[in-house]
Amino acid sequence: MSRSYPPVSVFGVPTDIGASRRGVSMGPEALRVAGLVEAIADRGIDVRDLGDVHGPRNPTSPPVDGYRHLEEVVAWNRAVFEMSTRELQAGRMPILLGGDHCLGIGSIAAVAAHCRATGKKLRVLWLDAHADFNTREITPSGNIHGMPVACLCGLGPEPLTTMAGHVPAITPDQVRQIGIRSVDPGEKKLVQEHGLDIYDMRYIDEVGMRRAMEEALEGVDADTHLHVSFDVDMLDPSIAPGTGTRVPGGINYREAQLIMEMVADTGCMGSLDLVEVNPALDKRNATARLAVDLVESLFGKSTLMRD
Ligand code: NNH
Ligand code: MN
Ligand code: MN
Ligand code: MN
Repeated sequence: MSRSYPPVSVFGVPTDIGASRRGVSMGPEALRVAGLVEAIADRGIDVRDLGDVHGPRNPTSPPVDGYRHLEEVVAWNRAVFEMSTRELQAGRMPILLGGDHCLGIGSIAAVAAHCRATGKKLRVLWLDAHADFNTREITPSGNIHGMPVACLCGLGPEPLTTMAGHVPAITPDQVRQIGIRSVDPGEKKLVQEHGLDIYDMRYIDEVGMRRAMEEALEGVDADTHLHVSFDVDMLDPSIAPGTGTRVPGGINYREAQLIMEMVADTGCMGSLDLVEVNPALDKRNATARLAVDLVESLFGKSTLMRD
């Protein structure tokens, strides 16, 4: 199986602005130290590291009207939106190294605008322990990294819902969530109302990862831009301790590999977020190294040597 990939642009977004636990701002360097760029280059892919985008410092203030650090979150996401848009327009695949998951707003807004301009269909694969569908009324924390999917679907503060230039940036039917096992009470009601397609741990346990992924990827074809938003807390904390909101009972190593291999088999991945790697909580960069291992599989390196 030989596949060709578009050229890749990696950029870091060193902030923990959407979380309450500090440290994911060190994620981009941890991923680089773990060899992310070299691993992609070793797959024979044209890859550039564009360095980091910049934004405001973390003021570590409490939530105001249900949002923590809204102004700063907007600034960081605007920077992400611009960088992602520029790379997509240049025909390159943006890979965002977070940073926390609030950055998925800017990144996916850029992809949504790009798909609208080019007539491509968009599918978002949201790999996470959490649904990230909170709003200011129901959030237990005020942390905006718990809200990106809701913002993209049009529920949230104006500067975050309008970033793509059309509201909503995406609709729930474009999203498939895998690995979910922590949904807050109000959030649970909201995801049900909006009909979000969630492959939670129980479903994965019952039908297996292969079938869950076949269903999640159903309808993805040559006209589809597949965006993968990978929150490393999807993984079981025993293999990925370096993240701020660990939830037991997560995706194991083989299941994670299968997810990535099945994405690679589509040949449709057009953009990727790698978020929530927290080196301050990690054990000898194990989580970043695992993320790099999984990215190799996303780019077609099969552990069974089929490549
Ligand atoms: N649901 C919780 C909240 O909204 C936790 C969100 N944390 C995440 N999401 N890491 O992926 O505060
Ligand atoms: Mn394109
Ligand atoms: Mn998340
Ligand atoms: Mn999460």
